[in-house]
Order: sequence, then structure tokens, then C-alpha cells
Amino acid sequence: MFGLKTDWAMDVSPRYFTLEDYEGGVARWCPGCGDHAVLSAVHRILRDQQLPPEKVVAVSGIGCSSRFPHYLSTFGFHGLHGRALPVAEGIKARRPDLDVWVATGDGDCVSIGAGHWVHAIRYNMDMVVMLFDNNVYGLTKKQTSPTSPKGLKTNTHPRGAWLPPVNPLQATLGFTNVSFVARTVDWNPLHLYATLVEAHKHKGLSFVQILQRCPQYTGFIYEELQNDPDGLLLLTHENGVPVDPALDRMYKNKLEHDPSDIHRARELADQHSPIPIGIFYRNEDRPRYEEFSTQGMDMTVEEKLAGLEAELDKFAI
Ligand SMILES: Cc1ncc(C[n+]2csc(CCOP(=O)(O)OP(=O)(O)O)c2C)c(N)n1
Repeated sequence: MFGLKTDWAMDVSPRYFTLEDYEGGVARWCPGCGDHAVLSAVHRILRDQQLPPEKVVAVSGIGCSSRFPHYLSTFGFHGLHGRALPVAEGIKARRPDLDVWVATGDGDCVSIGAGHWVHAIRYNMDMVVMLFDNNVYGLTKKQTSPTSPKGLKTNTHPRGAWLPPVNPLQATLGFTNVSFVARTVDWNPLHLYATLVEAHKHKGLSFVQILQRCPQYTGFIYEELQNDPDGLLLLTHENGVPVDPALDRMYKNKLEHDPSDIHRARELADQHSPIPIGIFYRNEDRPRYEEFSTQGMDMTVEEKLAGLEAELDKFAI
């Protein structure tokens, strides 16, 4: 776990947190990498919501994007490749009071971490999961990822990826107990911020796919979309991402979509042109695993021992 800048435990007066209170080390990502934009959105959300740094934990696996926790001065856990989600679940299972933010790449989540992904969605523990989807393994220098488009030339497929990519939203919307699914893009700070705010508000696991530029290896993939907003379809609804006048002006293509409609959400997840962004699905009534795992946590040692003895007494002959 990373440390905090200040020992707030000693502080008894009301606190106002500035951006500096959340900023960690200087980010080592390449210039133009979309990860910077996501980091800056999260810094701003923490500041705007005045979340005490000691109550926030950033958790990640391995990859460029997984360096995320180093750049926050909250608690953090830079885990093993593909294992961000079980670490985050362990934290939430015992410390439901903490605000958990997970950073995971398309390789980290959709490839090596895919088993954990299915179960994390089903466990539906209250956390924000940000899928940094740059369609490639960035850190290990351009290998094909499960979300690489067919034909993408990489170090592992120099003649081009053979198979069609996994669609992370389509898959997530098919997992049992899914409760929040959204998509945003790193190059629109307004939409990125507003989507992550809604994800953070949601009680349950919020899965947010962030189309993320990797200028080094896959910069060209999102270039057209970045330059031409007409390639995107802005999902609008009173329970969706709030659309302020600037967003409204930016996107010509808009669609009113009720995020409680999972069937329509699945159809939209399958749509490629224009690409929908916004909240696909939202359901606050799904059970959350921490509602069960935290039962009895406030019992005293004596109460726990008495309970254990009572259970063992059932087997007395
Ligand atoms: C068990 C294990 N297997 C493989 C690796 C090598 N490895 C490190 S990062 C990575 C892929 C990262 O890609 P992605 O999750 O998409 O993140 P990005 O770097 O693009 O942000 C791989 C294969 C590892 N660290 N551990």
C-alpha cells in the first residue's frame, strides 16, 4: 500500500482538500497518452467530492494504465497482472467504508484477468472499474490484445490479428448481476468526468470502458473519432450522463436511451457506427457481495467466541 502525504489522523479541524492533496508522483506515461486525461478526471472528482484521501484506495493490475495508483496520494495497491479485481474485492469485503477505484487495461482485464472479470461483475461490490482500452499491450511493447481489431499488425501478429475482437461491453452486459455499464473517451474531458461521476455515484460495481489513446502503438485507431465527433453517438437520458450545453453542441448524433433497458443496452453495445458513448445500463437493485461479507463485522471478540461455541455445541454428544 502506498502512503499518504499527511497524517490526517492528527487533524481535528475541518479540512478542505485541494488537487495537490490527491496528486501522487509525476506520471511516467508518454506525452499524448490518454491515461493522463483519466488521471486528471479522477483527481478532480476526488477534489470536487471532497473525498478524504485516507478513505480512497486505487487498485490496479500490471500495464501502463496500471501505474495509476502511483499517481494518487491516496492509499493504493499496484497488484499482479490480471489481479486488480480480486484485490479490490478483498479490500471492499473488509473495508466497505473505503472508496475503491480500479484501473485495469484491456490486456489486464479482458485477457489474463478475464476469469476475475466475470466474477467481479457478479459480486457487484461497490467500486468504480475503469477499463483503459487502447486495444494493445502497451507496457510490453505492442502485442495483440483481446480487443485489438482484426488485422491490427502487432509484434505477436506481424501479419495482422486473425480473430475479431472481444467486445467488453457486450460481454459485461451478459454477466449475471451486472449493475452499471458505460463507455466514454479519454479525449473528451467533459464526458469522461461526467461518466466517472455517475459511475462513482452508483451503488455497486460500475464498469466503464474508456477508449484510450496509445500514441506510441495504436494512436491511429481513435484518431478519426477524435477529429470527427460524428463518429460517436451520445446517449442521453435523465438517468444517463448529464449533457451540458457544450456536450450538446459537440455531438450531432444523439439517442435517448433508458439505462434500465438491458435488452436495448445489449443492442447498443453491438453497434459500431456511430459508436455509442454514455450509460448503457444502470440498476441500483442488484445485490452487492459486501452486504453479506460484512455481516457481523462489528461484533466484539466475546460475541464472536460465544457464537462459535454455540455452533460447536451443536455437535456435542
Ligand atoms: C503473469 C504475467 N504475465 C505477463 C506479464 C507481462 N505483461 C505485463 S503488462 C502486460 C500487458 C498489459 O497490457 P494492458 O493491460 O492492455 O495495459 P497497457 O499497458 O496497454 O495499459 C503483460 C502481458 C506479466 N507482468 N505478468
